[in-house]
Amino acid sequence: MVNFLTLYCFVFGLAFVASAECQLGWIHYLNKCYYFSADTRNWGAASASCRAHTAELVVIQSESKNRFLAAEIRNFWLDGTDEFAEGNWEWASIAQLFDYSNWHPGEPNNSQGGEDCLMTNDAYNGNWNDALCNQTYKYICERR
Ligand SMILES: [Ca+2]
Ligand SMILES: [Ca+2]
Repeated sequence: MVNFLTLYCFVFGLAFVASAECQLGWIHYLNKCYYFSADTRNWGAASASCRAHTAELVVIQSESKNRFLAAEIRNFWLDGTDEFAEGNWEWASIAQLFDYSNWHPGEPNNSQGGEDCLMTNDAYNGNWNDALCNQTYKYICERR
C-alpha cells in the first residue's frame, strides 16, 4: 500500500510538473511552449503579439517539428520572411536563412506584387506558402 501511494504521488507529481512547464493555453513540445492563436492578425501584428507574450513567431528548422505543428496548423503565420531581400528567406527572430523548408510545389511565387511572409496553407495540406504580409491569419508563438 505504501509503495502504491508512493508511486501514485510520484506519477501525479510528474504530471503536475509536466503541465506546469507551460502556462495555461500553451502546448509543451521538446522543452518549449507553443501558443496557437484564436485571433487573426497581419504578419507584423502577429509577431508583435508574440513578443508581447515574451515569445516569437514560430521557427521550423526540422521535418519532425513541421510534422508536429502541421497536425495542428492550417493557415498560420510562421516567423519566416523575405522582406529584407527578395527571395532570401530567413527566420526574422533569429536572422538565419532557411536550412529546412517545406514549400508547396510552385511556392514561393511572390505573387500579387510581392508576397514576403511565410504561412502554412490549408489549401496546400499545410505546406508552406509566401503570402502578402498585410493579410490576416492565425499565428503560432514559440517561447524559447
Ligand atoms: Ca517575396
Ligand atoms: Ca505564394
